[in-house]
Amino acid sequence: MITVFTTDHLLRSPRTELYGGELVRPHESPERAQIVLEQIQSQCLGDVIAPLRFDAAPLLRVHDAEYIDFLREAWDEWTAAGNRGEAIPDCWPARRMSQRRPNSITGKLGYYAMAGETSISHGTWQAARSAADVALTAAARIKDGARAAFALCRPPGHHAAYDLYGGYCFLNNAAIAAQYLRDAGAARVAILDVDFHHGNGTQDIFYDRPDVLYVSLHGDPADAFPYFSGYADETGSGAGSGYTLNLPMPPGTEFSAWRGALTTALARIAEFRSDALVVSLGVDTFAGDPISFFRLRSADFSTYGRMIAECGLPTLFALEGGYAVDEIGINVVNVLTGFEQTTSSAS
Ligand code: Q9C
Ligand code: ZN
Repeated sequence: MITVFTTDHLLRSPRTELYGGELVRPHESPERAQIVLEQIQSQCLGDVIAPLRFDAAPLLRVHDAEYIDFLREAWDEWTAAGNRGEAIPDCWPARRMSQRRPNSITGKLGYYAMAGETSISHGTWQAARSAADVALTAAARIKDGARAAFALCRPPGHHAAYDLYGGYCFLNNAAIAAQYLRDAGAARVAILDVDFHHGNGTQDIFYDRPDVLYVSLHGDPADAFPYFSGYADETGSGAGSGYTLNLPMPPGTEFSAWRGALTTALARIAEFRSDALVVSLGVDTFAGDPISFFRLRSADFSTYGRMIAECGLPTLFALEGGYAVDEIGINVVNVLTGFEQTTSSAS
């Protein structure tokens, strides 16, 4: 399987994450991508290629133009206003408040942030833009007939909505890739989100559409970030009714239960009869993950990689979360090699 990767991800290197009432060293760190890359190379998964450069058009297919402008300018506006730390919001348009966009950069941060942990820093936009290029380049390979491709994206994407950032995400790499595949002629695209957290951003982007199915396995939002999205009764709206499937699970969930949910997810995807599959591949379901509460072991990632392969669909994997840095490479590559070792009867 081909991997798309660029060292541009190093431009996303904030010093701070708001966590437990402190500013800590970010969980979503540059080492994550480097360790995944090393494991791909040591296990000889396949070629590693640099992304092509895409223009803004594919970003604007799933994101708001003013939001993109905000992301591009936010760091310069923040420093020009005389702020000395990294850019963090401190006021949000909460219940019964105005939803108008302010002029103040601090106001704009609150307007566009769905969470407060994610600092904007120098280089954040450039890295996010390149991560979208990574996903688009992988999507172009799928369009050209590849069975699978791995987009080694950093920063991740699935919490980024039409006009919201947060949860370490700025541009929704998986959604951008899925829309690209639609625009390239796929009539239906399924997105399977196996990150520990609910992909509120991906759900938001496709919520009212029947052409992109969103299926997610995640920690119950009653107990887990993003807290305000991912309940089982969120099933889509309007023409998109029935095209979102959320499978929340409680603290302590083991692979025996998780794989049952994956079987349910894959049955819905098979019924949908899509032309391609995009997997939001977060490995923060791992038992040793420092911010999550599922109990998967490293060998389980191989098992579920095989299960995904049995769909027989052209499959794009996009990296999302996973914060047990020592095991992130093994866990990601186990999914990809499990997938590759399986020849589907349908393909
Ligand atoms: N106490 C991704 O995995 N903070 N984002 C959680 C838990 C935010 C995760 C705090 C976690 C964001 C892509
Ligand atoms: Zn996650």
